[in-house]
Amino acid sequence: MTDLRAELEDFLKGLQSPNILLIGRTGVGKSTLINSVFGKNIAKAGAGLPVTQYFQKYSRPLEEGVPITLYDSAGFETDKAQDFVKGTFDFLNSQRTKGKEEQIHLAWYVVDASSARFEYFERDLIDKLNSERIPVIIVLSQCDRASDEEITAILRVIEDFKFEKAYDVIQVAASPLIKNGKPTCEPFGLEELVEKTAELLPKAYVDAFIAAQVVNIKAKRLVAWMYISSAALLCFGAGYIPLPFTTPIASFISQGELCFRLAALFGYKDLKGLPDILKTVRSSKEGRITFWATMITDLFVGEPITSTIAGATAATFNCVVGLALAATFEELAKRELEGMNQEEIERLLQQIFKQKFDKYRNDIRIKKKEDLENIKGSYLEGS
Ligand SMILES: Nc1nc2c(ncn2[C@@H]2O[C@H](COP(=O)(O)OP(=O)(O)OP(=O)(O)O)[C@@H](O)[C@H]2O)c(=O)[nH]1
Ligand SMILES: [Mg+2]
Repeated sequence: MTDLRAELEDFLKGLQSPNILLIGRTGVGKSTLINSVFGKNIAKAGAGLPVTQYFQKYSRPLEEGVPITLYDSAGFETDKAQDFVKGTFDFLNSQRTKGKEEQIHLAWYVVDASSARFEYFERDLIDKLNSERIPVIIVLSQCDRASDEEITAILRVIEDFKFEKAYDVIQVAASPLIKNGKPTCEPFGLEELVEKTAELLPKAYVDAFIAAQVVNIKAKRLVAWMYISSAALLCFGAGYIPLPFTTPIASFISQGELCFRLAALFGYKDLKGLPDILKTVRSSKEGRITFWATMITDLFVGEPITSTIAGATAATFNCVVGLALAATFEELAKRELEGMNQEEIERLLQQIFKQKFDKYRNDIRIKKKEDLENIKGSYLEGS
């Protein structure tokens, strides 16, 4: 138990967490955007830590899950624009002197779609961020309340500024207008914003970013698949070949690590039931002997057991466990968003895992590395 806790702590500490800067005028929707993308009201009113006159810091600490840091600019007004620009670059410089972990890794420049306001100094600010190697995404906010004409107009204004490079402009409605107690449309653009951000962030920070956001499940699946397939591929690697009836499963790959990576990716860190799941997988008869025996008979009827067969069986096992875990956490995350509380989630954990495990155990057979490609396709496209 303590080993597993330590494994999780190590994993989370090893994740490099991104620092994202948000800039935009007062009221464009920066705080709303933060809360929509990262959930759980990170940017609670008044909860940010002022770091300078212009920037507030919102961090999710390690105790609460995958760490992420957002710097939200106090909205600026045009009459103070030059002070704000100076304040921004002073801030960037001071972060830089604090070392790699404190630097800003990417910026969202938020513009209200219906405002028709975008000025020269904003262009210069964006180009300057870019020249300091900070990727910038222009977020056109509150698009649900802007007319098509307004959106076209602001896009044209932005285009006419002839930036040094063509920045990505993403149309977003983070929290659509409510009429008669109902939202006038579904939120949109957030998944795309996440995808673009993951594309532009330095690679080392992508895992933590994808884990921290809650709006793009496909992106989470893609990262989940990277973890699962690498655990499966390991089984084919020379020198890493388990002999099924002699080697305990837990010794050739850390299922603990796979489990915690996947849990953190879908937003879980402190589920008390996690070690139990792993114990089930590691020690039950189902999880071991029966599993191996069925797989081997299914996959390689009548062939003598060789290291290739052992590798393929182990790969199948890792894939089944990994996919069952990922599907379980995804399902729980969905239920949590729908309002389920932590206690109920704990209660459902074992039950859902068992269902998913049985399903994948019947479906998945890997004889060779190439089989992973088909599994990837159906996992990523599955509903
Ligand atoms: N219709 C609509 N309203 C939104 C959207 N996003 C934010 N708002 C509303 O716009 C107002 C301002 O949003 P905030 O998120 O507080 O804006 P901010 O940029 O953080 O503002 P400052 O912190 O003052 O700079 C709030 O009333 C939000 O409910 C959106 O996508 N659609
Ligand atoms: Mg705000």
